[in-house]
Amino acid sequence: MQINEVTRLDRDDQVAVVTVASPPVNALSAAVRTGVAEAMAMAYADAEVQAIVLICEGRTFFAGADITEFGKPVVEPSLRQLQVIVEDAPKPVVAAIHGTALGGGLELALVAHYRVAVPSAKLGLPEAKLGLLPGAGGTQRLPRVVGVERALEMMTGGEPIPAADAESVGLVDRLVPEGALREGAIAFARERIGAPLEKIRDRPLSLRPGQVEAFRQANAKRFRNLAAPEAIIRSVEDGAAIPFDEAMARERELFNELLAGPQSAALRHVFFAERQAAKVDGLPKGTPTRPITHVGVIGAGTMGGGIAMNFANAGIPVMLVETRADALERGLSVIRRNYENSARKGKLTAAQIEERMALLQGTLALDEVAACDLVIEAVFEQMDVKQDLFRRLDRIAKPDAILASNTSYLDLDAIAAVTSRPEQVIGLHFFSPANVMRLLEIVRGAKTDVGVLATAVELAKTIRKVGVVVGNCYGFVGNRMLAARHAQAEALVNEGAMPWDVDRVIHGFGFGMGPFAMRDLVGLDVGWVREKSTASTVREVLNEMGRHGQKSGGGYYDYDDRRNATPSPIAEQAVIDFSAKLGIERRAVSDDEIRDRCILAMVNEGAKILDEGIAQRASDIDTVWINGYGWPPYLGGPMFWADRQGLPAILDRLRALQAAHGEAFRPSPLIERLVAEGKGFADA
Ligand code: T1G
Repeated sequence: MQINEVTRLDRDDQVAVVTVASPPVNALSAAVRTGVAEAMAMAYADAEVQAIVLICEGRTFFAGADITEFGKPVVEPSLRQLQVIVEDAPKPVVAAIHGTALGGGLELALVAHYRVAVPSAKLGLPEAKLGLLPGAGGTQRLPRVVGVERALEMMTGGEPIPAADAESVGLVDRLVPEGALREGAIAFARERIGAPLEKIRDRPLSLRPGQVEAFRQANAKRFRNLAAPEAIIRSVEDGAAIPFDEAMARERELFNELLAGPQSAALRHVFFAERQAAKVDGLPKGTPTRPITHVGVIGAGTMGGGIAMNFANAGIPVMLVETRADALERGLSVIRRNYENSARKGKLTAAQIEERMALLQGTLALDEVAACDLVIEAVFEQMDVKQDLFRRLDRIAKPDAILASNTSYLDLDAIAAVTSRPEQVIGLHFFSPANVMRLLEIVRGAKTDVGVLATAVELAKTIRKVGVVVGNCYGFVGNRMLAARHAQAEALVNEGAMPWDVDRVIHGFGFGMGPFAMRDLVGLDVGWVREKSTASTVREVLNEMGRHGQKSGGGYYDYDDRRNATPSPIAEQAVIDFSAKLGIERRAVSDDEIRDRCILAMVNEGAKILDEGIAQRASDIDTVWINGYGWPPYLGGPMFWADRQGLPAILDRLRALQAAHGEAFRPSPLIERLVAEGKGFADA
């Protein structure tokens, strides 16, 4: 019987089955909540019904509250009201879980009397990733099921656990065969007819003295600046000392504080921005894509090896091409070592390593990529080198193969122009380490065919990257803004700041690492051409001293054998000497000036990028900087952050910086237009 547009109620003998079908992820929208409440009421009233199964159709069990409803008036029944209906059922209720039971979805399953799941299911409370806490009793019920330690980790880290782990800790009562969830759940429900109706809320919750504080201290660095993990810890801590209903009220109070706070607004923006990025202007939904069944990667260095891993991880065979046997051997051994590191962390099994390594074939013959559907080059970042390679690939690759460049800065159209197939050339800009960083800048050339573009966007999802389509310009989106920031960082050091002052301010803003510490990590000599060195910045001076960063024991910082960094007196003297060489009289530079010049230079460059159409939307720029450069997600990205500051204030500050430091701070006309119209980047 159809209860409403998304809910059905059927009977299998004495077992009622409440089925929800609300694509795409069965989020607990008002329609879903209403349908389930009505179906439950009917099942309770039906004397022939002795047990009830709650199940979803489509790809997953309820994936949480409906995030699109946040900030709007609550339509009853609220999730908590629905939970009371289910928890007070006069008959056993079995939640049947597949896909990802997340957030409110898992919290609804926790008020059912039992939970069964298929092995491929995952269960989690990811609210912290949205700057929230599990606001439907998760902070009180989960610890009563899986224990305080595991519950705190699941809620503060937000990572789901596989059904088998859930079963081992009592979060799932039974695993049922894949593809037979409904039958398995009904059979399980039938067994439970007449069993006592135990509620999780009635289980005891006891904390060992200092247990929660120990968790808080052990994770202080990990949760630096984050509001949600601390609120979750507090909800568990406070809840253990008061009656359940008071604890639920405390949880709701903490939830509402987070919901109203800036971090949740930012993180919900990030969630939707990442998904919006896959919606490309001029790329109709359903544009035909090409199957990518074999990939060629040219270059087995750090980038090439990391790129190749992404495809092997997705089960796609890779032909990895090098020019020298020792380089190829080294590349493949680095890949294996990366996998072995993952296995040591329990993320991979030995069998999975072998499966992936078997997908990675190495060769010294470029011809071997002739059958590949996609060939990606990750060779030296120099135009003539790339053009020469593309001329050769154009002759070797099969006619419909896509040729992609991993270039970080160079003109993609100039690369495409040397081929006979510019419409099949695209940029796939991975970020180092390419097998880890989630961002993939998809660079659309002037002639790139929409089908090729659609294939790249789809491929990003296949290899679990956050794909952002960007236009072709020097540095595209991310590196162009990074260059603007770094120009200011260098200038600030020449004028009077020390590298560690800039790093301290940028780290204090929320980045994991400042620009100079990052340079030391990557290597000051990356991209440095000794012969052409003109010592135009302190970096060149340090390179000429043999100070190439962490790998040489020192760069801007000195490093001990555990790579702990201390500001280098040698670098300090090099900075002072370099200012003198430039004829600059060093001055005191405030933290505010450092922050404004570094961050606003990025925002202004982002506005220009948006105005030129290099990025489709401001949130794409946010997505690039969060997933490729470590912009703190809880600040939403550079454009979201600027909107939060208010563009009028940003414009005033840019004008003041322009007066003091010149043209680099001439406000983008877009910012002036938006301020005049009373709008923000989100409206651009
Ligand atoms: N609400 C509304 N829409 C959602 C949604 C949700 N919870 N989850 C996903 N969508 C949309 C998404 O925007 C996209 O839309 C489409 O579904 C496919 O998503 C009280 C307060 C479930 C693992 O945090 O992690 O419960 O772009 O592209 O890669 O304590 O979606 O197609 O228009 O991501 O297969 C807690 C969030 C909410 C889970 C599927 N739940 N979702 O991944 O598809 S807060 C979450 C996900 C809460 C309670 C609290 C993933 C997924 P469109 P997708 P996917």
